[in-house]
Amino acid sequence: MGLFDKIKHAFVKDKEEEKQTEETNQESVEEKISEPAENPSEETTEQDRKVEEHVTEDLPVDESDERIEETEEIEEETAETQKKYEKGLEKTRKTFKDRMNELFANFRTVDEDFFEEVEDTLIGADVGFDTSMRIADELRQEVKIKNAKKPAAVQNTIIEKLVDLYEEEGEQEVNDLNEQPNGLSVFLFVGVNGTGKTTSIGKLAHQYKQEGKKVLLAAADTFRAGAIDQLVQWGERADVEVVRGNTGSDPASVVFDAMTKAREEQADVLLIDTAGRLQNKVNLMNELDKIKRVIKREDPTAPHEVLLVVDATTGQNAMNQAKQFKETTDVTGLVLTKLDGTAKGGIVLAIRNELHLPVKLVGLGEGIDDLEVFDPNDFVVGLFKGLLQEE
Ligand SMILES: Nc1nc2c(ncn2[C@@H]2O[C@H](COP(=O)(O)OP(=O)(O)OP(=O)(O)O)[C@@H](O)[C@H]2O)c(=O)[nH]1
Ligand SMILES: [Mg+2]
Repeated sequence: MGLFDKIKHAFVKDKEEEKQTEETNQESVEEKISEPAENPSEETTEQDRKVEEHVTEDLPVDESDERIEETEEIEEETAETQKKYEKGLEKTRKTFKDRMNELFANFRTVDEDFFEEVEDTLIGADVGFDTSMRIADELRQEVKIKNAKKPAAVQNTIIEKLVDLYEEEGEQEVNDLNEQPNGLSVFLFVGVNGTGKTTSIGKLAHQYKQEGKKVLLAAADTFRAGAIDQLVQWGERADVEVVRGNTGSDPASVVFDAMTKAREEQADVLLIDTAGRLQNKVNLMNELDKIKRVIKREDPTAPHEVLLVVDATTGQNAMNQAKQFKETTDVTGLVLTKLDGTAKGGIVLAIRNELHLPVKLVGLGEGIDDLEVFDPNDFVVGLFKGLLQEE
C-alpha cells in the first residue's frame, strides 16, 4: 500500500470510528464505568483511545494471558511514543491546517493566482522552496487532467502530491542508526552552537544503557568553557563513563584516548561530542577531519555515523547548515532537535526532498527520555491525516 493510501485509509477509518462513537456513545460510557480503571489519567484523549484501539486491533483474539500482558506493555509503550509524537507535532499540524484553511477561505476558482497562493502557502509551511514549486506545478497538471474544481478535491490532491513526492524521494533512505551488532559503534556528533548535540548524546547514551549496552562518551568539545562539564553531567545522569581532557586541549587526542579505552573495555557504543563549529571556519572543519582520521586509524570502518544535529525551530537556517555541512564533510544522517513546540516540522519534507539526508533521531523535549528514533512514515501520516477532506 502506498503511503498516501495509508493516510487515506486511516482518514476513512477515523471517520467511521467517529460515526460509530457517536452512535454508541451512551453504550460505551456505561461499559467504561464497569471496567477497572487501568489508565486513570485525566489526559486520556480521543486520540489516545484510537491509538490503543489501533494497536489491539491486529491481534488474534485467542491469546494466552502472558501474551496479552506482553502486548499490553508494548501497547502502553507505543501509545506513549505516539503521544509524544502527537504532542510534538501539534503546532506543525495546526499551522498546516491553518494555512490550508486560509488558502481555501479565499478560494474562488482554480486559476493562476490560486496556484501562486499554493506556492506561498507551502513555502510558509517550511516544506522547502523547490518542493513547493514542484507541488504547485504538478497540481496545475493534475487539475487539468482531473478537471478538479471543488476545494476538497484540490486540497486532497495537494496532500497526495506532497506525500507521493516524499515517498518517492525516500526510496533509498535508511533511517535506522548504523549499529554494529558484533563490535564497537562509533557515532560522531557535529553541528553549530546550541543545536542540541550534547543533550542528544546524553539522551542516546541513556537509551543504550537501558538496553544493557556498554556506553562511553568522549568530550571532544574542548573549545568552549563549560562544554566538558556539561557532558560529564549527562554522563552522570545516564550513568555512563566520559573520557575527557582539559579545556583547550586537542580534541583529537581525547578521541584517541576514547577509542583506546573503548577497545580495551570492549564497549558497544562510543558517542563523541564536538565543538559547535561554524561551517565557514576552516580551522574547525580541519579539526573535524583530524578527529575522523584518528577514529579511522583505530577502526577503518568507523565512524559508523556522522550525525549532524540541527535545530528544527530554525527552519530554513537548519536547511542551510545541513547543506553546508554536507558539502564539507560526509554527514550520514540528521538529528532533528526541538521538534517539540515548533511549528516548523514541515522541514522534514524539505530535508528529504531537497537534501537527501535521512533524519535518524528526533528530539522532542529537554528530558532524558525525549529522544525518539525517527519513523518518517508515521511522521507524515500523523502530519497529514487530519488534513484530508471528504470529497
Ligand atoms: N525543547 C527542546 N530543547 C532541546 C532539545 N534538545 C536540546 N535542547 C536544548 O537546547 C539547548 C542547547 O543544547 P546543547 O545540547 O547544549 O547544544 P549543543 O549543540 O551541545 O551546544 P554547544 O555545545 O554550545 O555547541 C539546551 O538548553 C537544551 O536543553 C529538544 O529536543 N527539545
Ligand atoms: Mg555541547
